[in-house]
Amino acid sequence: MIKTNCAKLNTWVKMWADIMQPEKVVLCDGSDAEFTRLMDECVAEGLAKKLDDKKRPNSYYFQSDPSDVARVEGRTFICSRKKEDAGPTNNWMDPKEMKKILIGKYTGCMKGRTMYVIPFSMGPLGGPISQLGVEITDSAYVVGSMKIMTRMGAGALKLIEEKNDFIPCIHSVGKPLPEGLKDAKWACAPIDDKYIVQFPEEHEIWTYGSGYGGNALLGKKCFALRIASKMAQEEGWLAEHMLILKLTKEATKETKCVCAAFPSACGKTNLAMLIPTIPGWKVETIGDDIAWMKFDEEGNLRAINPEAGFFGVAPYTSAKTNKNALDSCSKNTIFTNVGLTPDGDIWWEGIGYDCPKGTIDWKGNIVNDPASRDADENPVAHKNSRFAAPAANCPGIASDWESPKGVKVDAILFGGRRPNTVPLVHEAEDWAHGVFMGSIVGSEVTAAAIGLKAGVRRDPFAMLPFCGYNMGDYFQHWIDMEKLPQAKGGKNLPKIFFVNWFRRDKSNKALPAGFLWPGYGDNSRVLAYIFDRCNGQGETVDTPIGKVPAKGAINIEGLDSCWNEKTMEQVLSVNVDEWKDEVERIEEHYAKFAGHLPKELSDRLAILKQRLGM
Ligand code: GTP
Ligand code: SPV
Ligand code: MN
Repeated sequence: MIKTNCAKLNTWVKMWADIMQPEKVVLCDGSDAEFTRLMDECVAEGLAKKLDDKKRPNSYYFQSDPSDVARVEGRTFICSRKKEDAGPTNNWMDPKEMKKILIGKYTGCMKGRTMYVIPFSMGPLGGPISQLGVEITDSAYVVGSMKIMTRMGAGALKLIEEKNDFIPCIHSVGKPLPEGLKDAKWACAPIDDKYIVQFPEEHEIWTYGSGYGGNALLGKKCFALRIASKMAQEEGWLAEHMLILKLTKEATKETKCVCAAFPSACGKTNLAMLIPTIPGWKVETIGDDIAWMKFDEEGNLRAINPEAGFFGVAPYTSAKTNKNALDSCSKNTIFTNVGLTPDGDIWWEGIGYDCPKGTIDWKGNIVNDPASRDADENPVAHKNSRFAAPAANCPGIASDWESPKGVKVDAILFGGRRPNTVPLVHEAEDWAHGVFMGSIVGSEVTAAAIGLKAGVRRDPFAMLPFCGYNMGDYFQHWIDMEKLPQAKGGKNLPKIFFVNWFRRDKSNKALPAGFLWPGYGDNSRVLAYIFDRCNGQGETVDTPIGKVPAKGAINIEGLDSCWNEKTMEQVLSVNVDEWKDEVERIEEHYAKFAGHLPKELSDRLAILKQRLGM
């Protein structure tokens, strides 16, 4: 058994070891040597491959079970005492009932395996916005990934010992290993036997049966979003599915920090690491997925990135679309479900060069004729294949990305994949209008979760799968931020914008994939406009939905000729008929929240309807 100077930790580990009955218990120290040792053990057992050490030093390759490739929203539960407190958008079960089921599952679940105890900090060690947790897991892959994604090991343990407290996070792949049997390449439980469970009132996480991403790296979505959003509601701060970037106007050296919430696989990592295509601007990365925001003593809203690494979507990451992401994966990286080339490197669709013959696809099959492969139907890399890379590897990481007090937030962006209706950028008229924008975010669904119906779904604040309590109460919490004394009636709050890089005109064959906007590095053009707006500059036009840029306010100099004045007009247009339809969708969406919908939001919807002549 482990022996630390934290009595709560010792007792807790002993209790779970008695239930789960592992062969041994190991306390992780978070060292580089531990990482390499555990990953090399996986290689020796046939669970992983080490990549060519010259091409990708200290990097490893895993293939998951085909049933375990993404988050499982249908198996994710918020177990508050009252069903109403989980709200209409979360799966709920009574906490006592859920615990009974899970104790049954957990009993003996680690037989033949090692129980790893992982102390970790979300956010810089000891920072005023940071939080401490301990994950227990039977997966070495999870230990390696947590080493990359969090501040894990001895430093976090010391703080946990001082505090005698931590957020308990319990994980098992749900597959005991009978004596004498060889382990499966990727151990997990069948889909209906996976459980991703949050107890928001107790601030506890219990998960079972999946080894993948947000289901298993519990510091990420389970803690930093579902549990932290509840803590934030209790304590008056924000835990959000947002990237954080720092934008510098080189001529004046003036900087602004922007947080942006887009649903899963809708471009956060790309925007966070953007390399501007317009001269005179610089973007630096603070975080690519999660932001924790709190007012400081001077009344500034400050954000930290609670993570220490990027768990990024691999396909279509290339030197052209996101060089900083690609460079982040150059060493000390774990790749999952991408292709493995014959020379011991990785490959995925859209990496920027052809698939080498003899590459092994994510399912383990050899690709003999790469040219004949259908990238959409039968990709070499799974569409939700990912890299876990240390943030410190990123050439564009901001020098203050680990500042414990965080960076001052100047603007907040909401967005999603909308093939129509939503213009490239529009601006909120005030805070409540901005909260309205967040509450109506919708997006075409992506491969980041298993089993979702195709089409546009509402994903308010990009938090649909991540809000740890009633989403209506979460809207109210956002509204109430303006009422905090530090907000000074909204004067100290960031400006809010809505963006859409994904508007299309399929009839225009000149446009790549029909996109009315080039996206990626060219999103710097929109960021520059937002920067100006934060300084009260940049010309706007009022529309029923908010302020859009006036003609010429966004710099399009140097764009390919398929993107021009005419497509700009299209991508910025506000079509009243489309918005009338949108309003109907919003009404259906809002109806779900019944008495939990803030009055400020129904008022805002009424204003929109009136402006549209409805
Ligand atoms: P999660 O890690 O799941 O939260 O995703 P994310 O929001 O960080 O998304 P990411 O940046 O990984 O992008 C997902 C996909 O969207 C990738 O395939 C990108 O190539 C694509 N994408 C990102 N930005 C743009 C853009 O500006 N335009 C277009 N057309 N595609 C984009
Ligand atoms: C997302 O789905 O938003 C992710 C990937 O960032 S996961 O960590 O699996 O949640
Ligand atoms: Mn995400």
